[in-house]
Amino acid sequence: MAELADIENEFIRDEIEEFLERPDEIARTIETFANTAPEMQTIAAALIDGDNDAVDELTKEALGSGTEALEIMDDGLISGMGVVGIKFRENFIFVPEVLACARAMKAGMAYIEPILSASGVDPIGTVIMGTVKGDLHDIGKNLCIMMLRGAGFVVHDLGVDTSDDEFIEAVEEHDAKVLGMSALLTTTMPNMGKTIEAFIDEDLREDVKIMVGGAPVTQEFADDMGADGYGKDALACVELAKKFAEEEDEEEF
Ligand code: B12
Repeated sequence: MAELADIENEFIRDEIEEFLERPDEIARTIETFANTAPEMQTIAAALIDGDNDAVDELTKEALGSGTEALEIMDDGLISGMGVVGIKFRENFIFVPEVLACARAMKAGMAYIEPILSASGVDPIGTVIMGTVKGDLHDIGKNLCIMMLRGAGFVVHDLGVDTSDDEFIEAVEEHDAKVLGMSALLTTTMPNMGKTIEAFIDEDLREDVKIMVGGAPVTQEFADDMGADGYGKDALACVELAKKFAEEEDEEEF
């Protein structure tokens, strides 16, 4: 098991000591950072610090020195955001600080996006993605979209605060066989179920596979509301979409 001293970055070590209280979160966070490259720890530290310019510069440098985009996304950006989430939950930081961290995340993603979205393969299907009604969180959804595009999907991004009607119209307009919904708030999660109901009411439920995700969403919740799949991260999102696209191909023959 990793120890705090195994983390090279002093800022990260201090953050863990000062702000993390739950033993399981401390252990998990130490394990995460102890196993990441020092350059990724520096990116995570800059993100936790809400330093947009530093994340911009460091991401560019890391890519320039040959680090994989996926490594920067997982070990630098997403790991950093994990600490931000805990500090936010425990009221050590508030919305303005989290917004600064989100901006820093986007500064890094701006370099990563063209790489992860660049797909050399023929389009393998169309996916509609959106964050549900009442919910303005879009970082995770955007990561999923990048990875889906990189895997060869055409993705129509409906943005945040998406109504049932907007989901339905987009699926019909683009004849999409896969729909992905994201929710980050326990209060907006039920809106996923409401959207699924709306597809049933319009007699369109059989036409589209629906996948759901977002930090508070679980497999159990997805099953209860009648989704076709749940993905815990962007990789799982791509795997689900691929599975649905393959099933669709099989049905056509
Ligand atoms: C950044 C952030 C914000 C930013 C959002 C900026 C933006 N452009 O997105 C701002 C500051 C605006 C914000 C606002 C609020 N937030 Co906020 N926010 C966060 C924070 C810290 C990080 C979220 C994030 O980006 N994570 C990183 C991404 C990469 O992870 P992710 O979203 O989970 O996505 C991954 C997977 O879930 C999955 N995935 C995501 N979507 C999908 C979809 C599909 C189909 C699939 C398969 C997979 C998938 O793949 C992604 C990549 O791996 C979380 C803390 C947390 N632990 O989640 C709180 C958090 C979600 N926020 C919270 C709250 C309370 C709020 C506010 C209500 C605060 C307030 N008082 O105003 C508002 C709500 C605004 C609104 N109406 O939506 C709470 C929610 C608590 C709850 N139980 O519901 C959290 C959990 C913080 C906390 N612990 O208290 N927030």
